[in-house]
Amino acid sequence: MPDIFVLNGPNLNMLGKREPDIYGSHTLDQINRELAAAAQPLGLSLHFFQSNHEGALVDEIHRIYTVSPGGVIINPGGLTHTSVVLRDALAMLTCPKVEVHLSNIYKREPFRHTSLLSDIVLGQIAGFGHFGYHMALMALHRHLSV
Ligand code: DHK
Repeated sequence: MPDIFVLNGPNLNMLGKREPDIYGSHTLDQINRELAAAAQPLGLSLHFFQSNHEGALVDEIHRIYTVSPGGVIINPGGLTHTSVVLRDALAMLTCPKVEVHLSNIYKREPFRHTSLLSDIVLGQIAGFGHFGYHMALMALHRHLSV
């Protein structure tokens, strides 16, 4: 069963409370539970990690590096637009990676229009709320099946 790692960055632990008009009303726990249920019939095993700290995310990616990951789904939060170190860590992983944003970052402030990860991921999903994580899971499943 391929291991898929679902990583969430800063402030995503506040989903449900945080600007619900932008990020929706689902909590991260709800998102993760629904995603785990969706992964089961696909034969994918999910592992979840969230941190508000760049270094903790980098440490987790180094740990993932040692366990032959099948794929990564990542919403790096604001680190998307700023973090060279997160990009460098993810670039070490040769498995397929999907970048998810709840909001459509291209419809928002100009500083959100740049992702430092977009060219090292299989693809990016933005603007579909929590369903974006499911789209990422489907994309990875299909990618791993062909
Ligand atoms: C989440 C964040 O926390 C923001 O900093 C990004 C992203 C957008 C999202 O849409 O999920 O700019």
